[in-house]
Amino acid sequence: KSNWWKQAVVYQIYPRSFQDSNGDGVGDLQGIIQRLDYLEKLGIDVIWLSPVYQSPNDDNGYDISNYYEIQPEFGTMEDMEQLINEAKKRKIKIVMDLVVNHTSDEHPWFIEAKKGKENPYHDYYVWRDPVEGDVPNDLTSVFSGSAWTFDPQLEQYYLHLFSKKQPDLNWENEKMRQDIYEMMNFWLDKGVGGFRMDVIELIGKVPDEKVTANGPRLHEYLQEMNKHTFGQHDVMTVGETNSVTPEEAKLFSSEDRNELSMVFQFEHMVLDQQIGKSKWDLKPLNLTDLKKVLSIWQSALKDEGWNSLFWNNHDQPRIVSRWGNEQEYRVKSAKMFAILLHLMQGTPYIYQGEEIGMTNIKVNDLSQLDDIESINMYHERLEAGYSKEEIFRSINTKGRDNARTLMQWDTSEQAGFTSGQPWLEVNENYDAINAAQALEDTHSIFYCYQQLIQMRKNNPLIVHGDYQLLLEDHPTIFAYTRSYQGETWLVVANFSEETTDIALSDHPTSLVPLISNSEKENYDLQDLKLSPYETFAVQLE
Ligand code: GLO
Repeated sequence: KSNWWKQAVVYQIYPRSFQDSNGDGVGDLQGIIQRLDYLEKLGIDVIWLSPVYQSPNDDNGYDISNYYEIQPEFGTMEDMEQLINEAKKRKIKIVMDLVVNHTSDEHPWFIEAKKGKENPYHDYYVWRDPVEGDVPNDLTSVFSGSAWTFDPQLEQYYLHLFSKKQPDLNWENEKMRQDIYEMMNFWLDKGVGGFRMDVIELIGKVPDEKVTANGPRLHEYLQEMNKHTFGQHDVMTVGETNSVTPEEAKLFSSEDRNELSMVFQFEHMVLDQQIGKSKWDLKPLNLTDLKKVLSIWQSALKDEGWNSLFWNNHDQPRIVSRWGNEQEYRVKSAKMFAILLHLMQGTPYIYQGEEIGMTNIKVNDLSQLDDIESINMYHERLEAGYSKEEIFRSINTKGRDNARTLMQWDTSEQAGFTSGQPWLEVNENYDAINAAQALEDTHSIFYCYQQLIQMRKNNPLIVHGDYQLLLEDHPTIFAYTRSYQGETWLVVANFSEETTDIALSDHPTSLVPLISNSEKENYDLQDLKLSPYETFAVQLE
């Protein structure tokens, strides 16, 4: 096998918000097909498609009621096949989102499961009898409240680590596992380029011991899945692993273990929440923490295992709003994030709109929310006595709708996303921030990403080089080197709004940048005066 995915750059599409082709206000597969030329121009190799299967949309497609059918709002199976083929013509692979920790409660398996304890599908899910007339234990749902919901007919509780319309599958049931593998083979036979596996670390759960992530049989299941499905194909697989350590990540992604190609982990994404609390309990980012965490992962998976590189996805707020500057330095800080991340080791992921520097939105009323996680939190915290102001501060900073606003294509109405009424409000800044504008401006964020993708293709150093953090304790400068076969690159970013002087050499130099976000033609490492967010890479030897 070629491990082509180590050289690849992935672009994530959230289909509801990407491009509507038929005016119903919801993005669709034909819309994606229309935009493939744009993605080819950007240079990406893979599209990770958030779920497009049939779903009642309690969690926007992450609650699947039929794995073999396309959600009618998105199109048909013919559209899906056309997308795979049209992408292939442009050397782009389609990676499907595999959501198999749970199904929708409207999936036929769950409907059968509820018919009786003797029903063969009953054991496809996780059921427990009441304990003293109450829930089996105090496990909670990621989307607030208890993880157990009572079924009055069966007089049993079922487990749902997410919403109550997302009952957890029972991976201990072998027949269920075989059905999932069969479904995966159906998609592999259609020619997909692999799978992104939603919350895959949860499938080995042992609810009675309150073990959810990294349960005892997790890796056994993944090896079995590999053997029965994608192990026979040259595809990429990426496991969403929310809480793994680097040591655990190796178990998922070391080649000799025959599990997944790579992990997608979040240790750098929790640095702006209060330790031990939830994502809604905010705290400012400390750059030295970020440097430390990213560097630990760079070193730990150097020779064994493989990691993903990302700032954004459909669950995260927009990075320029989060840790950069969405006003005066929007373009500059967006390029800083791009350069810093894309010159590290791992497979980079770009989330739709990141390449044009899209920003968060501001909401202040329940009616403006779509995301079930935010809505449930709103009710829970209001009841617990939080002020609305505080709740919306959390939602505006961290809420998932920030990532899900419509892709901003041009200055026409609804940003060129739809000719109809969109399912979610457009971000009002689309006049200034849109793809058409970015394509016209040779200094845009788009072309910075395009250049980074090309650099990765042309320089094995970016894929394989050793990583070394410099100026570990510096509060605002993020600097590192990459070295490979006698060549060394230096990457320096001023992660702040202050002009900063630093020296990285004891003699004068004049180095032409390999890439940068400023107009400077060369850099003197003995005497660097870095403007806000200024970032560059140079070759040292
Ligand atoms: C993050 C997922 C998220 C889904 C959840 C339930 O954890 O990507 O979007 O809501 O996993 O499927």
